[in-house]
Formats: sequence, C-alpha cells, structure tokens
Amino acid sequence: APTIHRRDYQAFPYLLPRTQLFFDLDAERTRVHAILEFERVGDAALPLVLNGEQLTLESLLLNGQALTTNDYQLTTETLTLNPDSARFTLEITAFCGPQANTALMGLYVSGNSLFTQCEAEGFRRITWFPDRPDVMSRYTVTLRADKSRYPVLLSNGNLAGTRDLPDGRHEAVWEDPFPKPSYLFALVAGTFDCRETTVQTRSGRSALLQIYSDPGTRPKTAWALECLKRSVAWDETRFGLELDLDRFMIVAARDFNMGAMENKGLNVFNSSYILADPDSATDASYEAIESVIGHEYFHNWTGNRVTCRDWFQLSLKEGLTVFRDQEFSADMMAHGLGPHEAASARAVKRIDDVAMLRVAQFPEDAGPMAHPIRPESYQEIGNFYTATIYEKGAEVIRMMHTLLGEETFQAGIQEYFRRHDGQAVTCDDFVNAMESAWQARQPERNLKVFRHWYEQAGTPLVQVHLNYDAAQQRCTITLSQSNPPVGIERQQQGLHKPALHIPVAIGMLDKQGQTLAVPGADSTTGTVMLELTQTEQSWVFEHVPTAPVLSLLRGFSAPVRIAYEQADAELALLASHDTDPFARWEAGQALAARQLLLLAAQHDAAQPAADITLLKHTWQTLIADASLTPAYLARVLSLPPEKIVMADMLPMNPAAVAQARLQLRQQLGEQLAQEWLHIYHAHQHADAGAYSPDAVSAGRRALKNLALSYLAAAQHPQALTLAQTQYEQSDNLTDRMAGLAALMQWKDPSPGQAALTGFYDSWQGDPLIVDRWFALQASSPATQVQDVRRLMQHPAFTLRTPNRARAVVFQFCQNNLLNVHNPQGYAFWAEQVVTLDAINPEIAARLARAFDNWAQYAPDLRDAVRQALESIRDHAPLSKNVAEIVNKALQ
Ligand code: HT7
Ligand code: ZN
Repeated sequence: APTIHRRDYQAFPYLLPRTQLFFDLDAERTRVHAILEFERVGDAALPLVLNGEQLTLESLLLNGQALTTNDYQLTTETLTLNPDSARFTLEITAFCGPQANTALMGLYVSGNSLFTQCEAEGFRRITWFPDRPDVMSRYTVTLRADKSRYPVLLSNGNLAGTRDLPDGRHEAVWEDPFPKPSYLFALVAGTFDCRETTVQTRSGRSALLQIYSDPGTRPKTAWALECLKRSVAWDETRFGLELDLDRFMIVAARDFNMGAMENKGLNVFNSSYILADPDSATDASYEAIESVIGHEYFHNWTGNRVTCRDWFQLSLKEGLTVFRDQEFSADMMAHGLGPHEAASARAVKRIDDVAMLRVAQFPEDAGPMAHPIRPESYQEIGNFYTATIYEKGAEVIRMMHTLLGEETFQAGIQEYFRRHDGQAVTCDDFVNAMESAWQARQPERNLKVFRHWYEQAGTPLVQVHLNYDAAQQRCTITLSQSNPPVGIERQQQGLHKPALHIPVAIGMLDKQGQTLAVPGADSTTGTVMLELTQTEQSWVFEHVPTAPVLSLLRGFSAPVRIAYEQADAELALLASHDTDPFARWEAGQALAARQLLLLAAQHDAAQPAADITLLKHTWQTLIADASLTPAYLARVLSLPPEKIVMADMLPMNPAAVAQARLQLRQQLGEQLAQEWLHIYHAHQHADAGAYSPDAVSAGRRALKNLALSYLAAAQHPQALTLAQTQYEQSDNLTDRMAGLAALMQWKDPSPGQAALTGFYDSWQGDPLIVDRWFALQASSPATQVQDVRRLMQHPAFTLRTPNRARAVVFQFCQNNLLNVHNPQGYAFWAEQVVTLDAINPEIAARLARAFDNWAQYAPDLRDAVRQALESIRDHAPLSKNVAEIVNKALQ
C-alpha cells in the first residue's frame, strides 16, 4: 500500500457548501442518492477526485445530465471527473450492503438496527465523496425506511420533518446547521428505547438530551444521561464552552470498533460505554462511561467546531479532548470532598492515567509502530488511533497547561476558538494560539522548543545527577535528556532530534522524610519546576541544610522516563513520606518493581529467594497511615503491571514477570495476612445503603477487593469463605466479579468452576456481562492455549462482535502473559489475526500489535514471534491495516 506523507498535503480544489443525501434504508441493499453542489476554488479546472469503496453505481448526473462511462473514470477506490464549469451539481445514485459490512465502517447492521461509523474514512463506503476532514459541507439528510422495522430514524442536527409513505414506509428529514467534514456524518435507524431530559444552557437556550438504546435497556441509561448532563455543565464552567445544538443524541450499539464516536449531535457509542446498572457494570465501567461520554461531548468543540485539516493532525482533537476528559473526571471525582480528600481523588485519577500511559503508550513508543503525536506518514490511518495520539497527545497538552497555568491556558483556548471556529486546522495553529495567550501575559516566554514534542517519537530519558556540597550547603541538580531514534526514525539518515522543553517538577526531603524548604519552591507543596530546554542543564540551590532525598517528576509533570540511582531505602522513605501523592505512589511502585525483577530473574537462574522485608515494612507503614484514602491506598498497595515492569528488563521474559507477580502477590498475601483481613473487614460494606458508584465508595471496594485478592493468592484459610460469601451476597458487579476472581485463584479449581457456571447461568441474557465472563477466563493464569480454543467453541462466542473478540482473543493474547508467550500461543495469535482480518481489518490490526515489542524478547521467544509474524505476512489476501502493522514489525 502507498505511504501517505504529511509533507504532501494539498488543499482540495473544490468547495462543497451543500450536501443532500437521500437514503432508502434496507439491511441488504441501501440506496443512497447524493446531490453535491461543488464550487471550484482556483481558476484551473482540476480533476474532481472522489473517494468511494465497495459501492455499486446506479447513475451519475452532472447539472442534471446523465453521464456515460466515457465521462468519468471509476476505480475500486476513486471516481474521477473533469468538470468544465466553476460551479456544478453532481448527483450520484449508488448502493451499499450494510448486512455484508462486517468491517463496521460505513453503514452497517448491529442487532436489528442500522448504524454508521465514518471516522476516519468510512463515509466513502456510503457514497462517492471528498472523504477528507478539510472539506466541510452543510448536510440535509432524508431517511426512508420500513416503519415497523425502523421506527426511529436519526441523523445529525435538527429534525426538519417526518411523514408516512406508502407501503408501510416512513421518512425523516434532518438538517445540520453546522458545516462538517464527512467523518462526522451519522445515521441510525431501528427500534430503540429512549431516555431524555431538557437542560438550560448558560445563555438560556434549552437543549434536548437523549440516550437511545436497545429495547428493554432503558433502566440502564440513567447513569449515562446524568454523565451527559454533567459534561454539558462542566464544559460551560471550566472551559466556557456551550452546547450549540437544540438536540444532542447518543445511541448505543452492541457492535462497534472503538469506544464511541463524536458525530455532530448524534454520538454513537459502544453499548459498553452507555449501559450501566449495579448488576451489569463495575465501578470501573461507571467511571469509564463518565469519561467517554465526557470525551465525545467535549469533541463537539475540540474536534467538531474546530476540526483537523488532515489526519496527521489527529492529536489536535484527540490529545486535547483526552486532556479535557481527564480533567473532567478528576473534577467529578473531587467534587464535594474536603481539600485533602479532593487532592487524593485527583492524585488517584492521575495515577490511573499515568499507569495506562506506561502500559500502552511507552511500549508503543519503543516499538516498530513508534510515531510522533503528529505522525509524518502512514499507510492506513485506522492504525493511527493510538495511545501515542491520544494519551501522549494529552500529556503534551497537559505540559502546556502546566507551563501556562490554568488561567492562561483557558485564555489560549478562547484564542484558539476566536481564530479557528468553523475551520479545519493544524496542531501548529493550536500551539500558536496558546503561545500568543502566554506572550500576552509574559512576553518573554515562548513555545519554540516545546513544539519539538510534535515532531519526535520515543519516550525521552531524563538523567538526574545530584551533587551536594555539605560545606557550602549547596545542592546542584543536573538534568540531561536523550531520545534516541525509534521505529521508523531509525531509517532516517542523519536524523537530528533536538532537545525538548521538559517541565520536571521536583521536591526535596531530608533523611527523616521532612520536606526541605527549597529556595524558589511552592510554599505549600515544596515543589520546584525545573524547565529543561537543553540537552543538559544544572540548577543550584543554596542554603540546603542536608543532603536531600529527591522526589522526582512530581505529578508526572512530563511523559518521560527518569534515570536516577536511588537506593531502596530512599524509595522506601519517599513511599512513606513524600508529600506529593503521585511521587509517593511512584516510589512504592519502583520498590515493588525491583522486587519483581529480582524474582523474575530467579525464574531462569537458581538464586536465593528475594528478601521482601523492606517492601513489607513500607506497605505496613502505608497501611497504618490514616491520612491515606482507600482509593489511594488501593493504588499504592497494588503491584505494578507486568508491562510496566518489563520496560526495565532486557531481554524481556513476559511469562517470568507474570510468574514473579503471582509469587510476590502470594508472599505479600501471606506476610500481611492480618493487615489484609483488617482492611477487608473495615471496608466490607463500602456503601451505607444501596450501591453507589461514587469515587469514595468505589475506592473502598477497590481496597477491600485488593485485600481479598491477596488473601486468595495466599490461600488463606478464611479467603475461600469470604470470597464465596461475597460472590453470593453482593448487590453489585464489582464485588461479585472480585468474589468470582478470588474463587478462581483457589488452587482447587472446583469452587471457581462452580461459580463460573452459576455466573453464566444467571447472566447469560446480558451480552456485556457475558463479555466479562469470557474475559475473566481468557486472562486467567489457569487458561492455556487449548483452554482458550475451547472457550471459543462456546455457543455464545463470535469473532464478529468486536466486544466478544476483545473479551476472549484479545484478553488472552494481550493480558495472559503467563500462557501466551510460547510457540503455541503465538501460532494461535497469528491464526486469529488472519481469521479476523477477513471479517474486520481494524480489529485484526489491533490484535496484530499484541507483541509489538517482540524484538526485545528473549531469543527463543523472538524466533517464535518472527515465525508467527511471517505466517501472517505471507497470508493472502491481507488488509492494508494488517499489512502495515506486520511489515513494520518485521522491518
Ligand atoms: N474519534 C473517534 C474515533 C473512532 C474511530 C476510529 C476508527 C475506527 C472506528 C472508530 N470509532 C471511533 C473516537 C474518539 O476518539 O472519540
Ligand atoms: Zn476522541
């Protein structure tokens, strides 16, 4: 497949002010009649090249005149005409086949309903069109369908009219007042429940908010509607951005490639991010629903009102919108709490976000798919909806927020909209707006060096050197940065990666754990912000009475790795005393990670059992610290994920790390059994009354269930009863699942097996709960390749529904580190990639990335992954999506 380069961008030579679409909807064969009014931009009559895929052309009219095959060129991907007038109307009539559309891009069937997914390049499967984000048009959409089968007909904007048609059909006409790119187009047709409410926006307009979901699921949409209301209010108060529509609709779909889609006024969501009640959603799902509803709603401004010029600018909308949804969730979690609890709640959110960045983005940035947040090239844009674009993109926005401060950042946002509302723009345009807001307040500041974050892939390494001169009471801190070429950068001869602008927040503690008052530090937190903008820089601090213990990268002030030799005892001190909750958590995790690496090394060599005394004592101190909130403590007492630990292991042995994690969990379960029991009983009843998903109650459940998992890992005599009782008597899915997971840890498999069978029998009618049932098994250390194959024989299994494929195949390949890293596991993976590719290339390409970091594996594993990759590469036909991933992995 050809490689598309950012440098080759060219504006489209025509404008398309008006688009009219007429749909005769039918699951087998839908007829789409498009009336497109084009205007030439320049004087030259350039060819009009429209995108179109998997369409059957019925007729083509130019200014009302039928065209013949001599008048245009049709390929499998384009339709080219040579219009000779400056303004003309093109009418296209074509057919597409929703039922056969298993890729779920364009118009497709889910359940008994019809949905569209157009981002990034799905609209071209609906009609021929300039399917690129910089062509913005005003749409009028007429939907016609059988009324009994498709009673609800929705599209973007406002409902202009409805009427009945002959033969039991009906029609709805939708007008979207805002010009939009084709990727934001949507239609939905089917039978749905609806929950709605009306809200007043801050300027006094009233807007209808609606959630549509499958018949019978309305009781599960109350939380989603509450989240939507909160999103509308938050964007007004924190960002000054008001809902611009009379009507904002969300529709839940069972079959969906990603989490959700921000189509203008008609969001389509994976039902897993809408439906929630205490029996079917865990605390984590309630939280995720809030965050995704916020995210899609916030796109209405950051993405829809101002959109991307081209797909290289994807992080313009995604990084910014992730930053906004992270802040929204943090504000919601802290809402109504006292200052200490609120700070803790924010720290918990930050910890979770950073953990996710390290699990998903850091490995990506070290592997064959590494790319800058503004990529330079791609073959298939569907492969670039990555953790780098989203999560690292959000970190880059967050660093600007850190440097500018909230007030100036918000002024920058206002400036961005003042300049670009209604336009399709670039990341540079965003940074320019921010910089001008900054300079309006501090003329000496600029984002010149900062802009390099948009150009470079890789996670920078910041090396820290401390020099303490006791006689002078002078402390010198030297930071140096490096970011060697990664992924595709390695092929660029003579590549120079300039220094980045890296805000490094630090604090200093004395040997007793007291904060050292550092000159220039924030008086309440003791934090100093070091702005590293060169390859190496030093900072001198006078009047430092004692050699400090450094607390580094507080709040995770930049998406970098820190290299600093710190003794275990210093980490333990920071874990016990650091006033920055993020850095405190970080120190404890680093200590535990060291332990895991030692244990993993023992896997290969016969070494003496690692001594966990320091870790144990540190955790005891933390458990005894009454100032720590349960949610925070749950993060502090969790062992770091394997994928984070592995980053410091070369060569990597994933199964050994997974084994080490199980072992350490068991040891800590045994050695801290009294503490776990105490915690369990103290938080057994997180809610006074009925289940509530609020962050405080969720934190208590998280801590209690963590304690239960340690007790179960230790096979503690009380654990079986506790798990059994909790599983049977809980009034919510979080506790029920935790009980079930604990039972599944039992060495004797029978209680776990019995519970699994009972669970399925009770909840088989709810697909989202069944997904969890599958996922729990697929990721279990007891599940080997042959077991997952058996699981796929279950009548409820299908590869066609992405949620189900994710629950089984992805869970096994991505999260069952103990059992997938062997030749049989890799062969299974390769087989599934190829099978999925014929169904849904976007999903297959995601699975194809399961072993991105294979080049760092131990040699025997490396050979086995290479073989599996080659078997995928040699399979024909292969989608563009999978081909790009596999070819890059093998380069
Ligand atoms: N902007 C949305 C992206 C998306 C998507 C991309 C490719 C294929 C399917 C997709 N569904 C949604 C999601 C978001 O970031 O809000
Ligand atoms: Zn998004």
